Amino acid sequence: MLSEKLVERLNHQVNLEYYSANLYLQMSSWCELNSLPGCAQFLRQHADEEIQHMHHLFKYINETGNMAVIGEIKAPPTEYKSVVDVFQQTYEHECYITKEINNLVRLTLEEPDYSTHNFLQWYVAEQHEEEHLFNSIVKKIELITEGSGKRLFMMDKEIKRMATEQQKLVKKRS
Ligand code: OFO
Repeated sequence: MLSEKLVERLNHQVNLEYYSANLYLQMSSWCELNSLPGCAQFLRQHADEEIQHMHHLFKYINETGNMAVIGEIKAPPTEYKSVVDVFQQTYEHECYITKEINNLVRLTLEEPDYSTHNFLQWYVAEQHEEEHLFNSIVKKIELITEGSGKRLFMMDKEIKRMATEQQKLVKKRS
């Protein structure tokens, strides 16, 4: 049985996963409008993944006999300085999500609630992957975007290739 505090914190995480999905979807719109369809595809796919993260939590809360609650979700920003800014913000956002997951895990140990602790290990591993993924994109963009629009075009192609690979991976897993 989950404590009230843990239910509240898990529902907070539901909200954060939803926000992540909206943030990436909003960023994909900025990319489309700035002629970067590859980046837009990558971010749209990632928004779908965040929705899956949210559902996974939602189901877990319900399975424990508690109410999963969709609270108010704040609107993501619509303005970005550049594509580097977009991906820098995705990386910073994932670092923030990692901190939130760590706080949740810490709470399960304090309570203790080993079942929820076990459930959250999937998110711990996922955050490692996501931080690595977004950080590597930021580094790649920084490497190849200095200067011309041609380089920006090549960068977008590279992100599109990564998006296609990610899609194949997700299909393989499901
Ligand atoms: Fe991008 O991470 Fe969810 O959990």
